[in-house]
Amino acid sequence: MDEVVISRAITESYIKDLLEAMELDVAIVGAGPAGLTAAYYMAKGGIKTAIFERKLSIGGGIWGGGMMFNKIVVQDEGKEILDEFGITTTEYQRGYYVANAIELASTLCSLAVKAGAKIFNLISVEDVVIREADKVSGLVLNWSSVPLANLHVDPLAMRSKLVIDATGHDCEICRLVTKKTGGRLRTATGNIIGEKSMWAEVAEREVIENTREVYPGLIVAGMAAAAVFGSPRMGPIFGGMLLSGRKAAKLAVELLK
Ligand code: 48F
Repeated sequence: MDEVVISRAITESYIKDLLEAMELDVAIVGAGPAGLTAAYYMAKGGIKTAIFERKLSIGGGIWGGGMMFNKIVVQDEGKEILDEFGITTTEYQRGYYVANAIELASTLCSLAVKAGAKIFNLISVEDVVIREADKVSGLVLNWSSVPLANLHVDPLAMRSKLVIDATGHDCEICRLVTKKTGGRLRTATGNIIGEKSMWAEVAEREVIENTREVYPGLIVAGMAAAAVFGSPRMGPIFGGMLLSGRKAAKLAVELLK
């Protein structure tokens, strides 16, 4: 085996994928449950999509389950999606199903990749491109190691017809857009309203309602949708995240038409 052939194989293959991802139908930021689910449904439907994930590992908040007990809970609607994905659930009591967080994270990742979505880990989105009559039309990317090492390195950009903010509690992309546009999100105030305290039932319902196009070209999904529109948090019940990801994918398909 030749080390240089191995190195060339990795470099060429990666650069090919990255060049392909410079022009996308939908760019997703964040590979948590919402982003991965959105990626799976879109890729399955033939949409050219990729996820940019800051961390080394994908899965966001799935792995830790609730307080590091690596189990998650879903309700009836969430169970339907887990059944579709072939993920084992156990009924705890009527309407509450338990699943293994590790199985959820690994299966979601595998499904998204096998459906054709590309996942780029270790890349952080540090800004958006706003063009074409005030529409989000791309992302500004940098290696996650750059801010970690406090290096001054300019980023690169990619173009995308739509962007999905699936960055979780911090709703980083919406935060950037509200800052850069002077508070013109489609929320009651034009700004990020902020996540409320835990209330699982309301949170699970509202996170789906709040999965919307929050600025032209920008859809918000998952916990980011709760934070942007001021819904409560829900804790380790994950049905809302999966349903929100699926709704974001559906919305993207409609907007792309
Ligand atoms: O936090 P995360 O899992 O978001 P989610 O899909 O799911 C939320 C649940 O995990 C849980 C919950 C629901 O029961 O309360 O918290 O809404 O995944 C978000 C991912 O986005 C990445 C981050 O590393 C994480 O893996 N991320 C955040 N900001 C950026 C980013 C960024 N600027 N660039 C790239 N990735």
